[in-house]
Amino acid sequence: MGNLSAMHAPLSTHPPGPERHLGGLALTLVLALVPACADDGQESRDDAAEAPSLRARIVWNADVPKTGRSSPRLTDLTGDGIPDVVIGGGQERTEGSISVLNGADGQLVWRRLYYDEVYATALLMDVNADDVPDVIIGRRKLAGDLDCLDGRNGEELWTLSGTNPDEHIPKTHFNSCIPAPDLDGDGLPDLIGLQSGGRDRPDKPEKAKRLPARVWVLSSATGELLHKYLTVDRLESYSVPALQQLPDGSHQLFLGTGGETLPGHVLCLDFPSFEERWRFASDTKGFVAGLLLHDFEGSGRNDVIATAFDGVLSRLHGETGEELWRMERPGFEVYSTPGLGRFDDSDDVLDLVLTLTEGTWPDYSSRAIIVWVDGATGEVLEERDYGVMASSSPAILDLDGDGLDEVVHATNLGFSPYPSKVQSVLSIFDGGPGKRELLRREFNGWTAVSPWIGDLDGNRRLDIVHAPFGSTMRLELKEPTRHRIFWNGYRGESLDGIVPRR
Ligand SMILES: [Ca+2]
Ligand SMILES: [Ca+2]
Ligand SMILES: [Ca+2]
Ligand SMILES: [Ca+2]
Repeated sequence: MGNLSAMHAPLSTHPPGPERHLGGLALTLVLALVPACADDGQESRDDAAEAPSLRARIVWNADVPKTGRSSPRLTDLTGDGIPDVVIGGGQERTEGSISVLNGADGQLVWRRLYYDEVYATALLMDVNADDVPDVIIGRRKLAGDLDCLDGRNGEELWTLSGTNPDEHIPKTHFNSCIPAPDLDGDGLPDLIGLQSGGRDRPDKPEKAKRLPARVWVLSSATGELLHKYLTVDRLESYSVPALQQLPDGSHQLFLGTGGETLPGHVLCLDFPSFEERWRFASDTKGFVAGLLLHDFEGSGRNDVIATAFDGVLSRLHGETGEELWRMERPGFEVYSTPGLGRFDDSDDVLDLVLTLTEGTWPDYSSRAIIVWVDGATGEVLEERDYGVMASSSPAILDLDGDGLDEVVHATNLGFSPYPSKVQSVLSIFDGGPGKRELLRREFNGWTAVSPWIGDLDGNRRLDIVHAPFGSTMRLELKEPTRHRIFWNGYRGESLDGIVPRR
């Protein structure tokens, strides 16, 4: 990131996860750039069977400062019926912004500037009854606050600190917010914001303890604090939580705690009382990527999909926390949330796809892999090498109507403190045996962004909104497809972490 002053910050104050920041990297990093082999027709004969068969054109490509961690979120803010792009960007302790780009042509609709990075992904919700979704987004460390901006023009509707002037709000990171049920009875869903990082004695780091994560439950209309919770295990949390409603109407919140160097738990809590139901402990490193819930067998019970940072993917029984299976890759680390889809046709239980990076932070120089895993058993269905450092989460669709799901994913061909110097790749992998790479586009700029997929203009040609470092772009497949979209971007459409049955 070129911000070497950040190098001395404690490791766990850098929020990990899909929006992971590169700020505190050691200079000893090995930069490994793999030679490009894009869809330029230059493949060797052996690679011919692998030649990408899909082509995409870039519809627009907008300069947006220092994007690459906040994932694009789309909704129509301009009223022309075409969803627009909301995306954060910036550099730690230096600058930050939230930008809205017109989905039709990439023109800037509005931008709000900050003095620290915006790495979270926006929550979009109309809070002032003008039928235009508004933008709720947390900010990094120095700015340490949660803002609600008018979707029409970016003007501030409320901030956590402004509405609650008597609350102590540490100057630490806010991750992406999720919606909550209407708790204050005004008819609008409310929201959950999670804040973590920092120490209790920033003036005396040698004596300081890490602060436990805080969960802020806020009225979406005003930002008024409804509930506040400190993690029961007193650990940090950088994982985006998941929330479910049980058949009796009550709710449960699932939190992942711990960090890249410290172990943690998956906590199942009654919501909003925060009474603990069960906990599941990691081995050596915490739960950094977001949690997902899914009813695998159609029994009415959602299980938890959790990825521990030390290369472990687990399916946990939703009522007890018992580990039903695990897929382990020692020597790998996991930044990304998995995707769920139909990746083999042996049963009706959805499977998983996950990227893992070989090495130990901050030394990622060998390879990343993408692994398809049987949702019923945890067995690996297929696996392939996928760049050098993978931090994005996938989007899932059936592009060709064969009942097996394609995966839209991004990875990086290197790793460096300078994200502009790294190349990244956007891919579509086939759902069928062999998991061929159907589309491959390389870009300048590191990315942890999860691509958004959808048909923006209804011409049956799939659009992909993606953001390598420093830009935000819309690509469109050149051929029409009969696609069905199941998971359209970072944490899907509803943001509650629940992957619906189909
Ligand atoms: Ca509004
Ligand atoms: Ca409400
Ligand atoms: Ca397919
Ligand atoms: Ca289109």
